[in-house]
Amino acid sequence: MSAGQQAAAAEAAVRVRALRAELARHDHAYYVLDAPTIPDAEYDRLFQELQALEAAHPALRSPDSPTQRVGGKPLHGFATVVHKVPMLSIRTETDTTEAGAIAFDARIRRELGLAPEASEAAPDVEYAAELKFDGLAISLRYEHGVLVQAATRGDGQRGEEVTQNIRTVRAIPLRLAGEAPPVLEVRGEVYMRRADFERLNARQQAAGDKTFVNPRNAAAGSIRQLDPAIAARRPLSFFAYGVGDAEGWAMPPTHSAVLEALAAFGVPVCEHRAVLRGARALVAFHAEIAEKRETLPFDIDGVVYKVNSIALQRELGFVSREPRWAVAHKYPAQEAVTLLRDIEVQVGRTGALTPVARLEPVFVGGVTVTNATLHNQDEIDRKDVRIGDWVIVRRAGDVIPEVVAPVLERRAGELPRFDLLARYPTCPVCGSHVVRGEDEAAARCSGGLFCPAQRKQALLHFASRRAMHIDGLGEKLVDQLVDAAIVKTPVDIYRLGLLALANLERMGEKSAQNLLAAIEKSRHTTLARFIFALGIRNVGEATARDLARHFGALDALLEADEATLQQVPDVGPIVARSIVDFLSEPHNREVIEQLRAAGVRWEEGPPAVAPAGALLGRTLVLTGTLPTLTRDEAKAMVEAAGGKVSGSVSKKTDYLVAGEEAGSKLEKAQTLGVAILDEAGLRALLQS
Ligand code: 5U1
Repeated sequence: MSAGQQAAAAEAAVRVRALRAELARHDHAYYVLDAPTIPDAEYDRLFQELQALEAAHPALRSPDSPTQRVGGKPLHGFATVVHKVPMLSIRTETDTTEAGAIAFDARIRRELGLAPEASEAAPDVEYAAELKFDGLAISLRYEHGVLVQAATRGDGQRGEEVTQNIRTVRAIPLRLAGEAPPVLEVRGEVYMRRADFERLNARQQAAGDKTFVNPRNAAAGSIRQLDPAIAARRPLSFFAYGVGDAEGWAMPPTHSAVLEALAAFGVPVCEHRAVLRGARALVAFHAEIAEKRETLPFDIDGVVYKVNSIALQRELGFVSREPRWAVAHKYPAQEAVTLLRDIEVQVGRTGALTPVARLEPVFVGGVTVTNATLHNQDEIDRKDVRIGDWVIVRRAGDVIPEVVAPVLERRAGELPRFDLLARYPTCPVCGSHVVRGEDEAAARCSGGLFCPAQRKQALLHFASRRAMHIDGLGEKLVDQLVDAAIVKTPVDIYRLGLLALANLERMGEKSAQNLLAAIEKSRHTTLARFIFALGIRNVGEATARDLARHFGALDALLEADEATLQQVPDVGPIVARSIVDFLSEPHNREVIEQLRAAGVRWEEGPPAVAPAGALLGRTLVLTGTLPTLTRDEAKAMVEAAGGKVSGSVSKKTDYLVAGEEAGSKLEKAQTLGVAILDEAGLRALLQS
């Protein structure tokens, strides 16, 4: 090497060290402190500079470089690591009440030879309290500050070597900060934040890959992944909670000080920890974390209490593989496995059918659960849940219990897939037919005016100001009328008498009279209001007005099929389908007839457009400048012939009428194979 090359290499070495230290600082700020220090683009620039220097000077490559986080080839299997200091497990206090903490303190006092009650002579024992993370236990071995090996717990004596995958966890430093001892093994938990888990599952689903049941499985599965490139794409995090082997390190005198020291080395340590004295303080910590549990960004299954003094820990020692000086005080499990006996449906206020799992009773989240939601058919398909499966049920906090996934290994033979529409062609509450729109997740009962499940909602809507405008018929009154079975469908409103009303709670004679007057007044309405009042899905006020104007009379609307309905401006296939679904339900028609018979009336007129002509049921798109017709004239001619003019070309377009300077619509029509006409072609079509 020439003197010049030597100088360049020395300069590169200095720069490489500086870049690694800087990138490690930014990683720590971003992944551990949650406080990014530089923009992503700047980070990328530094990273690329380091990559370029390492490529130019291979002698400078090193396993603790941030560039090595995603290196490495897929493995065929994991090597075995013998733990120099066994990786112990922790004793579990399953009594999830405060008695668990009290029992632990009492045991420690007894084993330390202290009187049961604290006194000046035998004061309260000092404990370090932490969270019990729901992840995968890992041991990280640092030699002279550099991460050289990472291993799973395995049986406590031997684990699997997962160094390649652990390197991809950005929160784990590849080199310890400050003066590191010759050997230091950091023990802790790799876990996945809930938000990262949700994003990962959404990504897996979009890519057609398998989704994970919970963050713990996702974390464990990612670390046990043989291809480090895949592990690198998994958003993992890490918290340290102790040390294993250590050489040349002056062990701090307390567990809390050990954690402080690890944090100073740049190792992530969870901030939710405390040093406490006595059983009462442990109970309070358990309760305080229980309150916070749902708001933490990651799952925990309990808290951990440890005797804080390392000297006392040594005195207390171990029983088999568990130290006597520590305990995990659990919270009620949020997940449990049970048998899915059946799937039934619940009909909501808007008519949506929600599939509900009927379960073999199971204790989960602190209560006995017998039902859990399955959301909708798509969710059932995605999770592949079938009646007869053993399923994982989750109940977190006050959230409604849900079926997370089937335990496929326990599926007994072939079970049929669940098909909601096949099982419930009619509403289990009212017998009306069940429909599911093309773009809708939920199947619905179509008996909106009749179905008891939808009664209150339907009546409130019917009476609302923009519909029939019955002043005084609000939520409380509807509740009373429905609960007392006085009103079942809107027609019962017009049969109300003074006596029935005056007997209701908080209803004086005057208010009853006012209400009856408002009901009377509402009998004379407009067709648009009446159509809107029916509460047809996807038919808002504006559509109801369009329908009234277009058909002029209710009977014309009642007779219209989907194609005819689509002649109405702004009525597309989804709205047309909703109207047909609603009107083909005999229960709804009956209520409409009863309303007319009860004297609900409106002025009727002729239809706005005669629904006949050469273009009936056809959709046309106009584009470019036609030789003689303006856009409005062409539109009026199309509509007069029963056709509909749409603004955009789709597979459903029948004709594109193109004039001069037709642009992208013409191209799209050509691509889709839509028939293309000029003005003369349009005129010929109208004559046909
Ligand atoms: N926070 C924490 N979790 N955890 C798990 N500390 C802790 N300590 C453990 C385990 C298995 O074991 C030691 C007590 C050996």
